[in-house]
Amino acid sequence: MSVEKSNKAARGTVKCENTTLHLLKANDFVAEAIRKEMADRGILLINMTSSPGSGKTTLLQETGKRLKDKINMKILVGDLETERDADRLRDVGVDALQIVTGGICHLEAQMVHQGMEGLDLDGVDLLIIENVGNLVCPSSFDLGEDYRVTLVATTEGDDKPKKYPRMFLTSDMMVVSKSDLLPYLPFTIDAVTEDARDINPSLDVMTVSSQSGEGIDAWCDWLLQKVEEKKGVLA
Ligand SMILES: Nc1nc2c(ncn2[C@@H]2O[C@H](COP(=O)(O)OP(=O)(O)OP(=O)(O)O)[C@@H](O)[C@H]2O)c(=O)[nH]1
Ligand SMILES: [Mg+2]
Repeated sequence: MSVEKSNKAARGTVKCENTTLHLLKANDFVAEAIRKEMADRGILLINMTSSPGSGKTTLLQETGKRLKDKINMKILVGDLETERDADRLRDVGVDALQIVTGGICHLEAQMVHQGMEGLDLDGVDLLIIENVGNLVCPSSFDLGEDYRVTLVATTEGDDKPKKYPRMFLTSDMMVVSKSDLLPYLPFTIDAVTEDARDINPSLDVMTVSSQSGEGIDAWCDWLLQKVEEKKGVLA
């Protein structure tokens, strides 16, 4: 591309779309490499997404406490700044590595690939990616995951699936979090489920509270079952 053309691209909109497509193609190439490596190693890869503050790290802390002695699990966690989430996960005894995106609002497959190089994946059963808190951008980036799990907290309102449809369209599971707050909020599980399944009829739905413990064992059982299924494919 000539300098003149790239100057035009910086001002225009059509060239921008092409650049985005190019970026996504490059992302998909790396995502496929991650998918293949995970398949070869028999590691279940989960990509957890949500708005900021929906309770991803807290749920992963509770998950770690329950599963760390049953399976070999590791976590990669993405944030724009700070190592706070990785510290919180290490505090409960889970090996976690922070990816600091430096302002980028989502994780890309290349970042995950780099993060994987910083973890010892020998003998790992489950690798969970906590994506950057954002209901929009992460929906466009395949990270090579087996399952995409999106949290919706009761504090966010039950209208989110229809307003941010791509995230729910590309997810396998919706986890309604902070269910302990349901008595105080105008949020209904039926409404959020109906809207989400209108977008994606095959979406699984779970309800959890990291505060009261509701649904956490069911969530952990789901993970263990998926880990077994992944190992079964390897055998
Ligand atoms: N009442 C209640 N509060 C919760 C629950 N889970 C998390 N919280 C609180 O919600 C806040 C955000 O929780 P985090 O786990 O940090 O949320 P997050 O999705 O990891 O946030 P980002 O990584 O910044 O996107 C914290 O103050 C938690 O204590 C829950 O089940 N019930
Ligand atoms: Mg977090």
